[in-house]
Amino acid sequence: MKNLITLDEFIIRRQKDFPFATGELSGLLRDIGLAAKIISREVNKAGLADISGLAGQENASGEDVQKLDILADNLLIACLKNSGECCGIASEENDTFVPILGNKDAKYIVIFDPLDGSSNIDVNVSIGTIFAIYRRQSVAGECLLEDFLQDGVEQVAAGYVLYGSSTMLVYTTGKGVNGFTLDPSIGEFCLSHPDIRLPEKADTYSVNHSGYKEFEPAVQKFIDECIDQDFKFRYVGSMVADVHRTLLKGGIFMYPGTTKAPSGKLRLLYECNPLSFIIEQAGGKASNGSQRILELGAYKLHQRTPIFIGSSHLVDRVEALIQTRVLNVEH
Ligand code: AFP
Repeated sequence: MKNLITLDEFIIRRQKDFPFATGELSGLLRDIGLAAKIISREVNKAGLADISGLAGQENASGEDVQKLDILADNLLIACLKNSGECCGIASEENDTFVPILGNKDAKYIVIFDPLDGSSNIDVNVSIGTIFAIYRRQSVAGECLLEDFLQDGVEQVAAGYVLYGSSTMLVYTTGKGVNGFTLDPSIGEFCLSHPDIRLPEKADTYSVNHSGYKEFEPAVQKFIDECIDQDFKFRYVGSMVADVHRTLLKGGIFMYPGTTKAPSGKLRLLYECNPLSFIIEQAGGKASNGSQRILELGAYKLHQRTPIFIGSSHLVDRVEALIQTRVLNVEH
């Protein structure tokens, strides 16, 4: 049998690489791993149990909430309360941040999208959980909004769980990216994709084409170039799945702004920042068209941003087209 390394074992080994590590971050990652296993179980029986379908309420962004969204949100909060390392959370499903009063002096806060792509649940398409971990800014006591409104560069760890043909957890603590596949027979995430790097080859683009007419001309030109170069087009409509494919196969995923929605659709704190940290750690880039995603200032929890993420030279190209366009308009 090949040497199996479980997620918990891997986290412990990595912790030993940091001489002064206290184990708090490791504890948090293990909590998220546990929540991911339970969510995976629930997602897999979505068609069996009466848990799929609309919950009859809207989230902070005015979108329909699925029952599984709420279940995943509650599970993550419960698991993060457990180990005592997290003093507060913010998530797509909550209008404002939620202090964890029992852990009010803990060092970390966690921001997450419990089930991204949840409009795909009922049609059995891949969905995911995305998370970002930050050190709190406030000194102690109940956490504050400023603890959550940090730039993406301040993330100490980030990752996602993809509930697809298998369940995978991919994360970084700023020292490369590693992927673990859930072996349901033993209930463990096992290291399956060590030290992931974006491949050199990049001939896939991913965007919701129905927005084409409303994208700015520079983005339209970039898409036209992809088509002219016979790039493959792939679009799942679950950001985790689209970014995961981009991470493993190379290429670019885009959710640009449109004339109707100049900031696009995707959320900075719990979609764009964590996935940008992962992609950068694997050798790629993430931009809003003119600025690095990880350096965009956050001024509210549910802030949106356009995003171009993936292989560096493709992100550079779209940025160059946008920049040329801006200069032409200015002169
Ligand atoms: P849902 O969670 O409402 O399904 O939205 C998913 C998502 O936030 C992201 O995962 C996708 O990349 C994007 O929206 C898809 O949006 P479009 O349906 O506009 O292409």
